[in-house]
Amino acid sequence: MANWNPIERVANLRNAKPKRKADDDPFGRIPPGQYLTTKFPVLTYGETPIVNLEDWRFRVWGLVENPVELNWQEFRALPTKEIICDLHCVTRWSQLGMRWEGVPFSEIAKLAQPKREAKFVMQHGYGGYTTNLPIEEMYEDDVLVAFNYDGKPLPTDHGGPVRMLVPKLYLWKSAKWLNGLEFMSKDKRGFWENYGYHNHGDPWSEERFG
Ligand SMILES: Nc1nc2c(c(=O)[nH]1)N[C@H]1C(S)=C(S)[C@@H](COP(=O)(O)O)O[C@H]1N2
Ligand SMILES: [Mo]
Repeated sequence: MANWNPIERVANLRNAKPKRKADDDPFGRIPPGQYLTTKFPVLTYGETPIVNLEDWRFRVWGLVENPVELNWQEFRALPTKEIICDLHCVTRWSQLGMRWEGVPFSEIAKLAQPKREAKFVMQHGYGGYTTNLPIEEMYEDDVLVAFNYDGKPLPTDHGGPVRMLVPKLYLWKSAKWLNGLEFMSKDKRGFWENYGYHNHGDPWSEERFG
């Protein structure tokens, strides 16, 4: 359980000194201001929701032709994909070559059929976490509703049973314990975006704060 305050956290992050070492970027894969780690730190605001698979539901609503609510069996019947990606956190760690498996966002969209007016997607997680993105970024071919990490079921701390994974952006743009996607015509800021994080979050242009 987090005992810190989001406003203080954003203030501390703004003042944080980069820990980057000279040999941190042998392959040109570490964005500016990031350092290389081989650990996978856990970063959660609030309680970690524990959801068992029998109770787990995944909803798609808003500007879609076909709103859906899936249980675990229905979700796992959707086509899946494996990716290897690098992840970058706004707290400045980057980890390379992580292996994930999940249902591509495009498959969820195929099922729900976004209306023409749907221009933005809000990710919702159990516990109330939200984060927002333009719909076209969700259609990138590495964006997954991920259920496996490193060949094993995604650990609860990292968002299991499923989390969103948007590898090209800072990791706060990937909601853990994902339980819904809301399609919207207008943009709306999510949890950290409201506390001063950037609305977009591209690590290569250091879109850390708004
Ligand atoms: N539901 C939920 N998702 C979340 C968060 C959270 O607090 N709750 N934190 C975000 C932030 S700020 C980060 S950096 C990443 C951390 O993911 P990790 O714990 O797997 O490293 O999850 C993101 N997704
Ligand atoms: Mo974060």
